[in-house]
Amino acid sequence: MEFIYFAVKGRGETIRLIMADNNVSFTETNCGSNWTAEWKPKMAFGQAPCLKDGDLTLVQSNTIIRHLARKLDLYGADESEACRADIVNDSVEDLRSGYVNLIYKNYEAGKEDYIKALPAKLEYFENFIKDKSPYILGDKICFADYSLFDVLDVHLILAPSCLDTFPTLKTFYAAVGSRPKVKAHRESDAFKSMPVNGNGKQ
Ligand SMILES: N[C@@H](CCC(=O)N[C@@H](CS)C(=O)NCC(=O)O)C(=O)O
Repeated sequence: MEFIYFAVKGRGETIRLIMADNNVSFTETNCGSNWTAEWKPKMAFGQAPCLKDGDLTLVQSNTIIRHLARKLDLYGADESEACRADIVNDSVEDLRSGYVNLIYKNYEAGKEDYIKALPAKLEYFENFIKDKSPYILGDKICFADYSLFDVLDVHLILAPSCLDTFPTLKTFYAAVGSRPKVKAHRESDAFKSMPVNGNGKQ
């Protein structure tokens, strides 16, 4: 597979995490150097990330995530589990949209209020996932575990104590983070040197 994205964590990191933890062999192409003239016109909706998998050229991060989930058996065992994973993933998308808006449009003026409003948002995740452990569906990891882990990861950078009042989320974050291949990925130089976002704010 070929993964095409900017040299930032951003909307690419959940995809990288899924591939790293599930032995997907892929090359990564940085589309940042000549984005506007070369790459943007090639993207179906003018944006990255993009994943090429055989005959498929996919854009939209959540489409890519779900494609990988179907391919790698990360979409739960039945309809009920698939829906539970979808609910978490779509809720992660809502949280991420607010975060992206803060980072790119309102960082200085909005940071304090954003952090104040964060516990009310995280509480939904805490309550939703607390009847199963260590992962969203129980023993077997699913695609939404990686999405939730990544969005918690960026929020822990923004607000380091944000999980302190959420024991389930804290345990969940530790469980995903301690998976050997997730850990190895996060200890790599590539991960450590990659900025969280494209504008240097985090
Ligand atoms: N809904 C899209 C959003 C993609 C997106 O916002 N991509 C940004 C980088 S994270 C981008 O391509 N920015 C450059 C541009 O819009 O020209 C997804 O989830 O993939």
